[in-house]
Amino acid sequence: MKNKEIAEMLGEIALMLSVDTRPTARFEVRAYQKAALTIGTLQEDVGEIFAKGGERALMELPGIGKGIAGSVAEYIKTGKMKKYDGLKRQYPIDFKALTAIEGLGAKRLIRLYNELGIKDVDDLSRAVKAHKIEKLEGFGRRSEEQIGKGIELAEKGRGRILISEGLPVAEAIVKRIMESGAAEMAVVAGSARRMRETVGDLDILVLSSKPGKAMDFFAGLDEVSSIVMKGPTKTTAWLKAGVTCDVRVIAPESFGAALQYFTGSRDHNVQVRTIAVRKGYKLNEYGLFREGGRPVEAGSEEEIYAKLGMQWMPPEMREARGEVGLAQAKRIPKIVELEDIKGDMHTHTRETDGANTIEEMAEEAMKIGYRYFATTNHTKSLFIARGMDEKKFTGFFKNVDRLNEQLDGKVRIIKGAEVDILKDGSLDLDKKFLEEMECAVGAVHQSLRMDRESMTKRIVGALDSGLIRILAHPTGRELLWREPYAVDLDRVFDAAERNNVALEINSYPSRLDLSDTNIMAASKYKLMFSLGTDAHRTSHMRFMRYGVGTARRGWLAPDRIINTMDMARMLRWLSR
Ligand code: DGT
Ligand code: CA
Ligand code: CA
Repeated sequence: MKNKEIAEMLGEIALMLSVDTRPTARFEVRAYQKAALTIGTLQEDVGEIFAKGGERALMELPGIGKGIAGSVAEYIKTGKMKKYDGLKRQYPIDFKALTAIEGLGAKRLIRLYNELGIKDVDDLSRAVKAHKIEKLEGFGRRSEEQIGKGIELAEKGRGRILISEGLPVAEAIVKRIMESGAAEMAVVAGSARRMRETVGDLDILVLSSKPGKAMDFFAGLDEVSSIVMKGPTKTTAWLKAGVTCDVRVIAPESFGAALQYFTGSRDHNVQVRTIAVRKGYKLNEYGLFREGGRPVEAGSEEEIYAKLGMQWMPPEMREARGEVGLAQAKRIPKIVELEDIKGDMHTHTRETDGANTIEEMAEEAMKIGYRYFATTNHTKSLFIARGMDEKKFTGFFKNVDRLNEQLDGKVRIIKGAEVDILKDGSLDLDKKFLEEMECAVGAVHQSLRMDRESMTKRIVGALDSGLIRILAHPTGRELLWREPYAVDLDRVFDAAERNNVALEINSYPSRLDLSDTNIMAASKYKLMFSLGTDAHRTSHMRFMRYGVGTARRGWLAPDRIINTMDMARMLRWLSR
């Protein structure tokens, strides 16, 4: 399947065309962006569509005209795309790696190439160290510092990918292995099972009476790009997803011990092993043993923990943050599950920067089985997202009212907005308008580099206005890309408690904000949390599992989350 590859090439063409000054270039850029989106999110294989219906079938896809269909067809047939190759000769820049650094868009990258010959991250890093960038017009000292920090952040996360990029691939591999007949059982272990926000590699355990066959089957999968190491019971392979994957075949009597061991975390395992030793056992990936080596019957994780006098606990809790003591005291708390979530509190539509209509979002919500969801489009100050003013919201809400009537309670759309918290802490919509709105979600999007005191005052000011019900992505971090802004979270939590404002656990995979540790810190306060996906298209509503995973890593109980309430209680909570 070449969809991803082709989508990336089309996206790159759009980037390179964006510096073109011809008046028609603007339209071309849009066309390529649209085509990249279409092909990148396509379920079917674009190669197959072409094989079946030729260029004509390609042109039936949304946003794909004759020219682009021709280029795509050319690439499928010949493995080359003239338009791409031509532009790439002009700009031999590693856009993928470089645009991953904050503050660097196509225009700036092309200037850096034209003026300093910067083609990749190494070149860029050298230029920062030699202070060549601060001298460029329009860049300056702060820009150069910011780029330096961006490089550092990218290095730190090097090799790690978002959980949303890793877990679905691991699950797909597990499913294929199970269906192959080469294994009786396959499961995901490691950080992906613990729902860490990023994963360094994927770990899969397999139960099979035909290990060789299982290894061959894995090695031949479509998700695999190359083999690092292949043995009789362990194979390590690079995946197209950009990480390696360890697949281990485990003997049946060791399965519970292996699952416990390879789920980790390392620190959790160290603590558990210490307890085992104290009780006169030895615990490793092969099993639980008495002193002298006699194996103890313990085929599952539950049995292993039980033999050690501990309660089983969800993998998300296994980070050596006190869960081992709780398990010994049999006081592992009940934590939220995906099934507890009755609605999504943060979504966008086509009226601003979303891709779908409110009708399509409602349909998706019903498919998921939600009772309600909040529509929370951006407000006017956020130009890049085409934020709306009061008048536009009024018109949009009229439409929502009509739709709610039609839906007749099958799913209830809650009328809200993601209101920008401006620099001085004031809000981006009229007070009266906000007072009448069902669900005002406050959010900081611009002027992120304020000093700590000013940022804290800004957010606390917004909370103290009494006009917002939820604070979106409270720290502003973006994984592998941008650090949280400087802010005194204790004062923010305190103000949220005082004003009965829920803190969001933004479930968009590159945010996951609040993070697990911040959730733990915030839950010491008497305040509520809210889970929202920040969906900009229908498929994003499925990101809820990552927010729930993060909440579980923060040990959060369902009754601390507003959107586990049924609709009547929820609406009452919103109206306070
Ligand atoms: P990652 O891959 O960096 O996202 O994180 P993990 O937790 O998946 O780490 P990984 O893949 O190196 O190993 C998977 C699990 O196997 C890990 O969570 C615990 C266990 N493990 C691996 N190596 C060791 C070790 O040397 N000592 C202990 N105690 N456990 C280990
Ligand atoms: Ca791993
Ligand atoms: Ca591993």
